[in-house]
Amino acid sequence: MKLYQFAATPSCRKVRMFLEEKGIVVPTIDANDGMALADWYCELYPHRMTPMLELDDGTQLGESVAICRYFETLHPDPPLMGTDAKDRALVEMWERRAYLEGAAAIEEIFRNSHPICVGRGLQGTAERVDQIPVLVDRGRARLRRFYDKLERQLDGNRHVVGERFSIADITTLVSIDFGRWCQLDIPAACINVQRWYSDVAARPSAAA
Ligand SMILES: N[C@@H](CCC(=O)N[C@@H](CS)C(=O)NCC(=O)O)C(=O)O
Repeated sequence: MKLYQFAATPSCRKVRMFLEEKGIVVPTIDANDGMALADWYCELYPHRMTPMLELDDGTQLGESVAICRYFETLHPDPPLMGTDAKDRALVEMWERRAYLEGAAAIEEIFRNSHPICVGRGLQGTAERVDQIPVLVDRGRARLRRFYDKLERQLDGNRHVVGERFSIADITTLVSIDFGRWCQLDIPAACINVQRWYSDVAARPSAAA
């Protein structure tokens, strides 16, 4: 089994952090050549995205959460994707919110404004996709709404879903750090998010 990654990116860090929390070691291969995916990788995996887990039988698993689900099923302890029907649903709900409302908003800002994304307005495409500058303000407003929602959720909750650390915390952390890398800091008014961030960023797995 091999994990192909573009190490600096949030989805790849999500999988590494998940594996670290579980104590699972998987050989990793860097799929990028500088700031873009390597040509050999795009030929191997025409979906042109990382992470991708290649199993020993040749099956290619894409999508960071699907990869995490694979390991959660094989190695259920410690549970990182919920423990019963309600908890699993809540973890998935908040993981999806962190990705679709947090990471995707930051991606929208980054892809449509950063010079290295000129002609690469969307990830996973072979053809040129132009930047659309008006999406930057929309992304900023979307990110503000996500932070407001997260601030309310963390009021009285140690972790994103109650007491137990889960993949919802992992996706939230990697999304926020991606935002910080793009100079999009946690808003000063979000004191619950800041308290949560200091706690979760100090976990050894956060260095993965
Ligand atoms: N929904 C996918 C997103 C994967 C994704 O966006 N991968 C980015 C890095 S975070 C990528 O490989 N980008 C390559 C490119 O844009 O060329 C997942 O969670 O795995």
